[in-house]
Order: sequence, then C-alpha cells, then structure tokens
Amino acid sequence: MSETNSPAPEAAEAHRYTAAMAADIEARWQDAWDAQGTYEAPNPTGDLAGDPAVVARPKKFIMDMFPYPSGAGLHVGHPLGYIATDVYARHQRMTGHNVLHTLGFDAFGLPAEQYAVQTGTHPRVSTEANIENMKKQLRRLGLGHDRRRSFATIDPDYYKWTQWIFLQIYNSWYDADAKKARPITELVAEFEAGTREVPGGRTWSALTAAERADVLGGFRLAYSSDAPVNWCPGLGTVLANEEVTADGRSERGNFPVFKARLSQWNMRITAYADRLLEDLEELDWPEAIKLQQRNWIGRSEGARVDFALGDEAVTVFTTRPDTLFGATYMVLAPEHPLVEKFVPAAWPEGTNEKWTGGHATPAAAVAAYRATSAAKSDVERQADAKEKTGVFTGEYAVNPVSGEKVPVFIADYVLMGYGTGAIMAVPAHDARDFEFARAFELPMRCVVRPTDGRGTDPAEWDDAFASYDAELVNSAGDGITLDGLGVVEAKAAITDWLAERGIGEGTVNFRLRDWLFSRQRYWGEPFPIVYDEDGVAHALPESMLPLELPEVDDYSPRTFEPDDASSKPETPLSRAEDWVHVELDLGDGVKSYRRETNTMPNWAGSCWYELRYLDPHNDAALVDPAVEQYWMGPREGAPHGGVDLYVGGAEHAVLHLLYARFWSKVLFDLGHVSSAEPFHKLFNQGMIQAYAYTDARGVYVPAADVEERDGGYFYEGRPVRREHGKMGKSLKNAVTPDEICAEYGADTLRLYEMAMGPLDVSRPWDTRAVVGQYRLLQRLWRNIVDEETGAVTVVDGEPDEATLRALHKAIDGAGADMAGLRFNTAIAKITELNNFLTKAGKPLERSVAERLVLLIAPLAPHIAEELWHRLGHAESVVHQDFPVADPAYVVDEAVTCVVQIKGKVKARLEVPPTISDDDLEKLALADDAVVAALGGAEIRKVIVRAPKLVNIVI
Ligand code: ANZ
Repeated sequence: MSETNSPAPEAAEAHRYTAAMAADIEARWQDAWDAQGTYEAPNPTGDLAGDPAVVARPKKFIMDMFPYPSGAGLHVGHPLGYIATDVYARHQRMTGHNVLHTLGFDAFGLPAEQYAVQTGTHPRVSTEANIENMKKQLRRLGLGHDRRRSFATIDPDYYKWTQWIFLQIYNSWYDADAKKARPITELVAEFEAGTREVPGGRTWSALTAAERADVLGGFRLAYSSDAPVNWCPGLGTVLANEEVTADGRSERGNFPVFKARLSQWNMRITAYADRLLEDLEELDWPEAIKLQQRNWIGRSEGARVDFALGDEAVTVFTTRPDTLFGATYMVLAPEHPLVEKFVPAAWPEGTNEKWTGGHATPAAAVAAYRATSAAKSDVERQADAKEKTGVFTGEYAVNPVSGEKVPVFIADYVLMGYGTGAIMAVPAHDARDFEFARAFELPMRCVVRPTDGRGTDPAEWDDAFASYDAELVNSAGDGITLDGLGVVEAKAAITDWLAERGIGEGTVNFRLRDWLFSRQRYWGEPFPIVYDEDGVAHALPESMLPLELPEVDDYSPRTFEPDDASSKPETPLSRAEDWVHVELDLGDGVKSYRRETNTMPNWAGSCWYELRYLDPHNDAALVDPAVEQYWMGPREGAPHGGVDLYVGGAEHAVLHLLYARFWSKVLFDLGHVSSAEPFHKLFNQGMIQAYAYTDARGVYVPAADVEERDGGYFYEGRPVRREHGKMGKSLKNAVTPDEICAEYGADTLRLYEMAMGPLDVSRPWDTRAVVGQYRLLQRLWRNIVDEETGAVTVVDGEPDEATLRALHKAIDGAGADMAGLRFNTAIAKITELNNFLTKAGKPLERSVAERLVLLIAPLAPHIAEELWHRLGHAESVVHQDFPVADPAYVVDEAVTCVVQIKGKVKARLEVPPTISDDDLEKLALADDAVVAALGGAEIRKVIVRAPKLVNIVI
C-alpha cells in the first residue's frame, strides 16, 4: 500500500476530507445508528411491532446469501453483494418503503469441525470467534442491517426450528391426487378406515407396529433407507459422488471407496419435481439459473415398456418408444435385482465369445462384472468418451412389437438410479448403444430414415442417426405400422398400442433424485429421532426441542483399515454413550431408546433462514403467520410470494436454491406459511477477481509488493508474470476491506466496489484505482465545507437554469439506476453532477447541496449523514425522501420544429423534445405566422412528426 496517499491528520488538515476524517465520521455515525436503531424494521405484530404508519408503507424484504464464518475473515470480494443490497435497501427506504435487511451466519460445516479435530478447540468456540470477527468487518462497511434480527444457524434457538421443520417433513406424506403434502396422521386414518388400500394388500389392523412403521416409511417425506452410498472406511465416512475420484478412491486421502448399503436419511424432494418445475415460471430469476434448475430436475417424457423374459417382465424406460422396432438388445444396470433371478447355468449354444468376457458361465461373468462396476462412481460410469463394457447374462427377452428374441446384457452405462435401471437398446439411433453394439457385434436396425443421405443400412454408418425430425421405416408388425409417421406421431401411436395390450404406458421420468440428508459428522444439527428396542424410529415431541449436541472429546468419525469393506460407519455422536442411550416417555410410559447419531447436512440451516429473519425471537412458532404474510406473502407480480430481492453468487444455482424451494413448499402445504416460494427475485452478482503474479519458478509472489514499470511487473527487482484469477490466500493477492477502510474509509470502498462495473459482471480489483472514488468524496466535501475553517459554504437563493438541469438529470438518472441495481452508472451520473458543480467554482445554493447529499446517501451513507447534519438537520439522512426530478429540467432543451404548408417552410417553433403529436399540432395551428400563411384556407390534413415536423395540407 506504499504508493497510495494516506495523509496524516495534521492540524492544517483538520477540515479536509482525509482518511482520518473518514474514520472519525464513520465510527461516529455507526455508533449513532446503532444507538438509535436507525435500521430497525418494524413488524406488523409481535415484539418487533412498530409505528403503524411505517408498517403501512409498501414493504421490501431484501436479502443476501448469508456467509459461512470462515477463519480467514473477509477479503474485498466478499462484501460486493452486501454493499449492493445495502445501497438498494437505502434507496428503497428513501423512496417510501418499509425495508427489512439483515444478515445472519451459516455456521455449521466442515472447516470448524476439521479445525476442532486438529486443535481440540470446540467448533462452537472457533465458529463464534469467527462470527465476531466477521461482524466487526461488516460493521466497518456501514451496512444498514437490522441487528436485532441476526442469528447463526448454530444457535440452539434457531436449530430448534430446523429440527421442528424436519419433524413436519417426517410427519407428512405427498398426496399425488391433491398435489400437496398432508399430515401422515391423515394417511393412517385412511388406512384404518379402509378408504385407501394398504400397500401389500393387508388391513391396517393386521399389521404389527414395525410393519406399520415400514409402510409409513414408504410415504413419509423424510425417510430412512439403505440405498447404496459411497462408503470410505479409510476416512470413516460416506462421501458424495463429487468427492470420489474416477478410479473409485476418495479425493481426500486417496482411500478405496465402496458402494455399500447403509441406512441413511433422505428427503422425498422428487415428490415435488413437477411443482418445482412449474413454479419456476413465475419467479424473477436469471434465465441461466432457471435453466440449470430445469436440467437438474430433468423432466423426460417417454414410456415404460415391458419386455417378456421367461415368466418375468423387464420394464424399460425410453424417451423414444417410436424406435421400438429397432430395439435389438437390452441392457440392465449391473445392480438390477432381476439379474440374479434369470442367469442360466451355461452359455446358450453358439454364444459370441466377445459377449462372455472370457468367463466359463454366465454366473461367473455377471459376478465379476458386478464387482468391478461397484467400485466406480456414477459420473465415471456415464462418461461418454469411455469405452463401453458389459457382459451377456445368457438370457434373451422378447421385443413386444417385433416378436424378436433380443439378448440381455448388463453394462455399467445403464444406471440403477435412473428410470427403471433397464433399457431397450436401439443402436441405430442412440450414440451409446451404437458404440456398444459395434464393440459387441450386436445387430442394428434402422427405423428412422436418415435425412442426411447416409442410407438405411447401419452397417455402413459411422455413428447413430439421432434426429427427431424424420419419418419412421422398417416398423410394421402385429396390428401396427409406424412407417411413414413422424417421430411425434409414432410415439403417440406406439404408446397407445402398448397401453391397449397392458404392456406399456406413457410416463414422465425425472433426473432429480431424493436428497441424501444424513452425514457422519459432529458439527451439524442432531436429528430429533430415537429408535426403540425393535429399531423402529420415533419422532421426539416438540417439547423436547431443541435437541442439543452432546459434548464429545473426539470430533472425528472412526476410521477403519482402508480396504475393510465390511466395516460400518461409526459417527462421532455414537461415542457419546450417555447421550445416545436415553430413557424417555413418548406417551406410552418410560422406555429405553437409542438416539439417531448422524447429523443433518450443512444445507439444512439455509433452507428456511429467510423466515426466521422475520420473527427471530419467537419461541412459540417458527414465524408469526401475520408477520410472514406481511413480508413474504403472495402479491401482485409475485403469485407465490417470496423475498423481494435475493442477491448471491451463481454457484448456488441448484443445491441451496432447490432445497430451500422444496422446504418452502412443504411448509406452505402444511399451512405454516403463505408463501410457496422463498425468493421471488434473484440476482447473481459477479466475482471480484484479482491479478496474481508468479515468478520464474511459477510460484505466487505477494501481489501487494509487485511494482509496475516500463510496461512490465517486478517483485524484488525480478520480473514476474501477471495473471488473472480469484482473490485469496493461496494466490497471495487477497486485499481485505479493513486495509482499504484504513487507507480511505468505508465510503470510498463502497463507491469503488459499486463503480467497478455492472453488478452481475466479474471485474478485476485494482487497489490503485480506489483513489478515484476517494477524490470524488473529497470534491463533494469541498463543495459544501470550507477546508480552511470547516464552515458550511452554502448560500440561499435560486440556482441558475444550467445548474437545475444538471441536478435534475442526475436525480432522474441515478434514482432509476439505483432502483434497477445499476450502481455503476448511478455513480457516473452523480460524479458528472459533482464535477459540474466543482467547475462552476462558486458556493452551492442550499437546495442544490441538500439534494446532492441525498442523492449520494445510499452509496456513501457516512459522509452523507455528516454533511446532512452540518447542513443543519437534526434527523438522520437515512429516512429522508430521495429527491424527485422535475421533468421540465430533465428533458434536453428545446428542439426546433418546422411547420410546412404545401411543402414550404412557414414557421419554426421551439418545442420540448417530449411534446406529443396532439400538443404540437395545436401549437403549430395557433402560431401567428402559420395563421397568417393559411389565410383562412380549409385544412384537409395535418401530418405531425413530433417533435420536428408539422406538415399542413390545404
Ligand atoms: C431407447 C432409445 C432410443 C433411447 C433412442 C434414446 C434414443 P433422458 O432423455 O436423459 O431421460 N436410459 C433410460 N434409462 C437409463 C438408465 N437407467 N441409464 C442409462 N440410460 C438410460 O434419457 C432417456 C434415455 O436414456 C432412454 O431412451 C434410454 O435410451 C436411456 F434412439 O431408449 B432411450
């Protein structure tokens, strides 16, 4: 920071706007705002109830994606979005809105737990220290947050309600007819009354408690299941697919990973797939994010088709039922449960050697192939470029429409978790099937006539013909012919044909999977679930919430021999014996129970935090319904309700934003909230990038100490290379807001971040450019305060026309820009006005000075508050009205309009550029010169092209 000017506060400078002056102003006003509760937003009811006149204003609920309190603290990239929402919130406050803006902390998570494992410090201790540090850093920026509403997800008062929501979800089921979640008690009532059939066909009263629990588990929106997961004994934990490498090892530690069936909690988000898709339409979100959500949900329309295999039917899911005549083999996922049932003892006569994988029997081939594919991740199995592998099962199925026998393979390019885990392979028209068929010498049949001149014999093709825009061939059979139909008609025809025979039906399939909701971690919310002696799960009653984390000595999960595939995870909580084994009365006397020892994933706390900001101290309810309705409820333009503006990074396109939408919908269905969507408008801010510098060895050198000269960059005298990257510790280029605040003040930092470019675009940080905004504030100060004496220099009287024009244009443009989140152009307009006033070189009229201060107040609130008070006001600038532009001064000065009669110019009028055709016609016809030229002649037609031309035909 050596090259920037940071003048010491000398006596001669006592009245100049310097860093020292900024520091003093900013600290003083931050204290005053806190003391006066300047940013406290009143609720319509409850203990935050405020002034009814304020509550009656239109509301604006403005939110940021809340931060994880990392030990490294903030760099200047982090607050970009927070400053933007703050400027917007301030502008909204000044334009008559009741604004709610606050910020909490998303504080469960792995880093604190790992730090605890290394140092023995309790995660709560380190997390709370990090929160304190971050709060200090954020406060220094002058963010106008309602601090009464802030919380952290680790607060027991908060996670009590996270657990409570879990119980609501656990205690409900999705009624597909009503298209909504309903209490599980209503399902039980229907089973008891016999109005709904119990799966399995027995009567409800005939089932044991454990059997009933099992049946309900198939309906609950939160359920435990033993689906295959990635189990890593060496780390002692289950891993997400993204944490497993292509060779089936853990990314961290490089230990083997096994597919194991382990009992884990899941959320039935798939029940909401359709609504999550449909309701996207009404949201004011960036199109790119909507598209990512649509792809993630992945709705495919197609059909299920049964292929007979002995006495069994193997059901496939296909999006191209029209190609059924071209299905020349089948593939099942290696894990498909039917595989065990039909594998014959020996290979059928004449089996192609390529199909057997060199094994003596189908059973041996299948077992060997299953073992290798179990060690692979789904991502790896699906990789398009990968060579297709598989083995023949020794069995043939029957193509239902052609009657042909088709060989059945298992291959890992078919996933168990999608569709039905089985496909009909159409090698002529599907790229992956084409490659597989080539490798295994399987027959191909063209059933969609190629439109690219390649002919209809797939033996001569280089790849599959996959277009939809063509007609069917080679597709005639038992009572049906598709030949000559287009793909769309053929799909409909074959689907009807299958349905009539009861061997298929049209169906919709989703890519979306249920959400794996448990983790083998310490630092997360405990599940409010206990198991009885029979292993049946029971929900804790609300009165036992919050269920707090126990104290433990060791925060890490137990690890095993890395290749001990038979091991089972042992969670940190399971070692807290006194906590795990409890005697409880759950309504039928005191009994022994064992607590669930997994914890919730760190997404849980961010699934509903917008609701808690509304009513943070309510201990009787998640949120008061009237309060929720006021801030979040459906309204014009937002039929599903939701936060008015939510700003955060685009990296949260699916997980957080999808999970939060899902929880909102469940709470809405169960009647706890009036909003079915959490965030009505979403805006993604860009990233602040930074230059990083590497020396000859490619090692990063501290960016702050790099010098620029002669068009090159030097560190300790030696040339270094400049590159563009993220800001952070590892690139040695992090700049902290604290440094910039110390050097120039928070107002300068705020202006610089907002001026760097459009908010949604990434931009490179350049410390040397910050001084430009500092100078803007210095000129602003000098325009109002005498630097020698500290006296306010404004005068009474009316500003001249040119000043009024400059002022009103800036008000008009900057106000619209702030409302539209275009802060960079707002700053450009204010700068232009300030420069104009500086150049005029005379004292400002009071009315000009005051409006200038109000104009910049959302962007640079501290200097604005100081100047506002120096101008003689006792009340805060924060709640003043934003200036309103007088349209008369906003438009450009008059333009010249020519008036023609019979094509000859008879008059020239000076008119406002915005004049309407009607007004211009009246003006022209009333003009003396025009009246004289007309001489009373009858007017046949007047052609008006405002504002430049009037043509009169006589
Ligand atoms: C026959 C066919 C012919 C197919 C054709 C495609 C083109 P989306 O669109 O992603 O839903 N498929 C079905 N289940 C699968 C599984 N578990 N693992 C791997 N692939 C699976 O994809 C649906 C298509 O992917 C289905 O339609 C099926 O191949 C395949 F010319 O069936 B299709």
